[in-house]
Amino acid sequence: MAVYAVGDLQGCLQPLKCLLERVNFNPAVDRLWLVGDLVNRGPESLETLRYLYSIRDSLVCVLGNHDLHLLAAWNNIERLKKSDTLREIIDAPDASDLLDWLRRQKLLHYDEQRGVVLVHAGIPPQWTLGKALDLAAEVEDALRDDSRLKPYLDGMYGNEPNKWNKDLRGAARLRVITNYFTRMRFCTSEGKLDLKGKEGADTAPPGYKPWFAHKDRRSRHVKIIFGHWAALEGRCSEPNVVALDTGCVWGGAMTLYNVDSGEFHRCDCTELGTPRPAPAAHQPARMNDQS
Ligand SMILES: [Mn+2]
Repeated sequence: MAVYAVGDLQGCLQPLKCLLERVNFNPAVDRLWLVGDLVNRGPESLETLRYLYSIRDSLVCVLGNHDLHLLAAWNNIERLKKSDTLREIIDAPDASDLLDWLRRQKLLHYDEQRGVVLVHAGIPPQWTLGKALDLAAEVEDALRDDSRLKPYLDGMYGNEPNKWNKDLRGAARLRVITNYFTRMRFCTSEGKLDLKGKEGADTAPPGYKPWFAHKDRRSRHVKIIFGHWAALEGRCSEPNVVALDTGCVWGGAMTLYNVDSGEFHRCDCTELGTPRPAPAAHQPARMNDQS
C-alpha cells in the first residue's frame, strides 16, 4: 500500500491520470490524498469530480476555496462568476451525488501514525495542531448539517475579520477559520491575514511572512502538506512543509508526492496538449475573488 498526495487539480483530469498511471496507482490498495481545489478554471471539472467520486473509498480529501465556492454556487447560482467553469457540474444529472460527497470532506486531515497533516492553504502560526483540528471540525460540522449549510456558505465570503479571536461567534467565526485553512498565504506572527498578495514568498507586505515561515509557529513539529499557492512553484524552504501546487491549470505542472518515501513525480501539463484557458498570471486578480 502506498499513500500519495497530489497538488491542486482544478479540473485537470488528464495530468492526474498520467501521474496515477506512472506510479501504477491501484485504488484497491493505495490511497490518494487531495490537497483541495479539485475543480474550476481547468478543462474538465465535471469529469474530474466524477472520476474522484468513482474512487472515493481510496481518497482523503480536504476542501479548497474553489470547492467551497462550488458548494456556494450550488446553493445560490448567483455566486457564479464569468471566470468560473462550474456550471457543468451544477447542471449535471448526478450533481447532487457529487456535491453531497464534496460537502462531507474535511478542512484538515491529520494522519497521527505518520505525523502528517493535509490542508489546502495552511495552519496559522498561533494555532497548535489540536486547536486547528477543533476549529476545522466546527466548519466541517456546519457543512454536513442540512440546516446550517446554506447560512454557512452565505456567510463565508469576505476578508474580515482578518485575525482569529476566540470570542468570535457565528458567521464571522466560521469565515475566519475558513480563510485560514483555504485562502491564507501571508500573515503576521499573531496570525493577522493579508489575503491580497498572491505572488511568491518574497513578496510579503512589511510585517508579514508566508504562514509557514514564522519561527515560533506552533504546528511546526508535524509535517504539513498543502496546495493553494501556485506562485511558490513547489518551493518551500521549511524542512517539514511540502508545497504541492505547481500551477497545473496555469500551464505549469501537476505534482504527486509519495507521503512515505518523499519521492516527487511531476507531469508537465503542456506536454499533454490539454485544452486550457488563455495564459494568465498565477491567479487572475479580481476584487472579491475567493482565491
Ligand atoms: Mn486555492
